[in-house]
Amino acid sequence: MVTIQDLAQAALNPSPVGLALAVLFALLIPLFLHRFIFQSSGLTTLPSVLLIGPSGSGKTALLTLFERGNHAPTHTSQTPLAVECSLPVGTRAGSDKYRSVNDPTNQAHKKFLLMDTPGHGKLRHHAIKNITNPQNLKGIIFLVDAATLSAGDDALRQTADYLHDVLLILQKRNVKVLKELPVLIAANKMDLFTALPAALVRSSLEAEITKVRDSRSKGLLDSGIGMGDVDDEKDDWLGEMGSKEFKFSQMEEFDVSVEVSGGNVLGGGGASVDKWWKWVSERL
Ligand SMILES: Nc1nc2c(ncn2[C@@H]2O[C@H](COP(=O)(O)OP(=O)(O)OP(=O)(O)O)[C@@H](O)[C@H]2O)c(=O)[nH]1
Ligand SMILES: [Mg+2]
Repeated sequence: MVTIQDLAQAALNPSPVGLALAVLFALLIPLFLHRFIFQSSGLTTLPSVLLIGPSGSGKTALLTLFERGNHAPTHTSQTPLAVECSLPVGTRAGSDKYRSVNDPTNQAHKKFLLMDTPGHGKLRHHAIKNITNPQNLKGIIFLVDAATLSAGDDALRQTADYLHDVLLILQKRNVKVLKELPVLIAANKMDLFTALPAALVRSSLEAEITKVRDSRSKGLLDSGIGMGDVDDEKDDWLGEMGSKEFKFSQMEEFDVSVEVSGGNVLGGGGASVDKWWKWVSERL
């Protein structure tokens, strides 16, 4: 009969087999943990930033600038494009802000995936797919052409239309998959003298989205879809229910923070995109 004492003795006696097994376990357990816990958590996919906005706003130009540090001619995009970028020297990722300045990991520039999408009305499903089915998405840059946003301009209406739809998708998103989500409205082409300053870009877009929102809910009522079904109407109303004017701050209730800042990818004085870099680095 094998007693507990025998077992304990066998286990504690120095034996080559026991030793080999112990060494094997000691080596395999970290590998096992890494493979199954770390990789399945999705931490290995690079953090990504999505570029969206109407056609001609400069998304592909910005992507080239972020990737290579200089400008190259662009054509209207027909397919989405993802490139790996690194934060430039002197910027620190938001997740590294508590590291010591002497930490060697600071030297390695944080990498991220920048995704360009076509802005043409018929190709926007690419952008929408990336929002509704995100892979480690850290933020969305909505690029607008600040030189075409004067009141009454057709481009203002189209830009507001697109932005309204994107924000509505974010408002209705599955919060479990995509928690809080920052949106940067990057007012591009500030080098042009017709460009509106960032504060005016903000207020013009807010005013135009108010109109879009009104006409959409009116359209719903007219078509009878929303009739008597308050829930439906509520679902498709962007921002604060019952508010007269739309403000970007209303999106905070849905964990979507909206910031507007100006810059330019091209221009006589060179590119000016420091604020956008800073925004990206704080989100990584
Ligand atoms: N003046 C000026 N022109 C710019 C700036 N950024 C981009 N452009 C020009 O705007 C045009 C459109 O830029 P793209 O990057 O191709 O635009 P896009 O947003 O990718 O457009 P789609 O691919 O059609 O969605 C190009 O001719 C660029 O040279 C800028 O900061 N200033
Ligand atoms: Mg493009």
